[in-house]
Amino acid sequence: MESYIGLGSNLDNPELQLEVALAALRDIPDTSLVKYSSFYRSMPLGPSDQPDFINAVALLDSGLKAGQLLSQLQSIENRQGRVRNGQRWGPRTLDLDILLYGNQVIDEPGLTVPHPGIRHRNFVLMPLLELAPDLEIPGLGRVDELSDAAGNVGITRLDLARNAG
Ligand code: A4P
Ligand code: MG
Repeated sequence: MESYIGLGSNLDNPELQLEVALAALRDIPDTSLVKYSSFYRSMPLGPSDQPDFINAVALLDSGLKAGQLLSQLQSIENRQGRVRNGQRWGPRTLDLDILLYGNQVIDEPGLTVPHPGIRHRNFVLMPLLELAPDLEIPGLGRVDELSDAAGNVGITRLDLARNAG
């Protein structure tokens, strides 16, 4: 199944955290890393007294069930020093979210897919736009239209930022 994964970090060298996470995604059993987006710097959603985030999106092709994939992602988070302190939307070394799992709609106690934050998060929609502008998100609409609606406030693509030098 094709699955889009959101990556985010705002602690302990966030760009390196994402690089290490991408390498770990390649190593998930029965799964391949098909492609991934540029990295983006984004203002924190939630408490503003925390560093900016680095965000990206990866496309996996996996033979795992969604719940099994989530377990793999959580073990990668844990290996990269993720400490859950209970603060909602607080700082973290690594957050891996299942944004989409094929076109499945999943509503279970530990797993909601499509991820409920997608619609209002340009730091998810802009990298997703790079990978799959035509993609239809169940219940929400096309990625390009959603991204237009979400706008580009507070977010910069890192390679462009460097070129602008
Ligand atoms: N869970 C349910 N559905 C999913 C899914 N589709 N993918 C459950 C992954 N996990 C899912 O997540 C809490 C529980 O969500 C998990 O146990 C899992 O069973 P968590 O990672 O432990 O906690 P969290 O990430 O702190 O909570 P939450 O609500 O997922 O936070 P968000 O919404 O991910 O927000 N600002 C910027 N600019 N960029 C960011 O990346 N991220 C956050 C975190 C806040 N502000 C941000 C960013
Ligand atoms: Mg999460």
